[in-house]
Amino acid sequence: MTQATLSRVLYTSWISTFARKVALGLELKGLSYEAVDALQSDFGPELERLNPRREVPVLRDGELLVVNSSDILQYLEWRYPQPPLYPASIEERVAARALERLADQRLDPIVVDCTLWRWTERSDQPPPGLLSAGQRDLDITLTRLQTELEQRAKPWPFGTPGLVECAWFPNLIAVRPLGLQIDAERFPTVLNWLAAMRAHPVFATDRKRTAVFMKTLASNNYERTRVFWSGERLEWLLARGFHEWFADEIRAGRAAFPD
Ligand SMILES: N[C@@H](CCC(=O)N[C@@H](CS)C(=O)NCC(=O)O)C(=O)O
Repeated sequence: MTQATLSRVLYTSWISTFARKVALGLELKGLSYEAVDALQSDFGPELERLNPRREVPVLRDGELLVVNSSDILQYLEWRYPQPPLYPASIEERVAARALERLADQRLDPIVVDCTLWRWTERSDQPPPGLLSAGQRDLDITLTRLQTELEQRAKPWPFGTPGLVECAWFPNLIAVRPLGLQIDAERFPTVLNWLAAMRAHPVFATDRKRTAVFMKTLASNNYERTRVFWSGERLEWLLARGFHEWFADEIRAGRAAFPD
């Protein structure tokens, strides 16, 4: 990634599931963009100017800045309606948004909170009970997803890959490599959907790009001792009773927050 010269710029990081969600949307729409790695430590002040929460993704499209993955995908749909990311009917749009939220607010927190030992620099172990709580809630989430998928077309529940696939793919593809399980007997429909996404060129490119990026993580200029906590990632952790562990993290200076 380089300094931005194109008029459409995605401030991103290939480790960020929310930024990948937006990159997938841009690529499904066939929109070219320049990718700037905005989680490099020395980009911090500039990222804060673009988004006071210091989060990626941020999209600059000409003069317009849009932050937050859902807002960015909605913006892209308004500005560049074809090919659509959203289903045609209002009822299906409501269903697609609900599934997007399930990925953003439940799948993402479970995967991120349970796996940070894999991508941050630390030598301790997860607190007792964290991984089993994560697996239990993941199974509940996958049950909800599978029920929705079974009521719809296969392999693409809303006809063509769009909003829902953008939201689910980056985390769902990481579940097994990061040590959580997707039980093949309980969740065959979920796994068939995931296989269809893996085989699609846009999603295959995303997966490879992140795999390459992860190999360079240790040599990148990333903050890897303090974890950035926000939104539902925090909510899930506290709701499952890991507040004492989290207080220790704050006391040890290992937690950072949005302003
Ligand atoms: N609600 C936001 C969440 C974005 C978010 O959590 N971004 C994370 C990466 S996935 C981030 O930029 N964290 C800052 C950091 O890690 O320094 C969205 O949907 O865009």
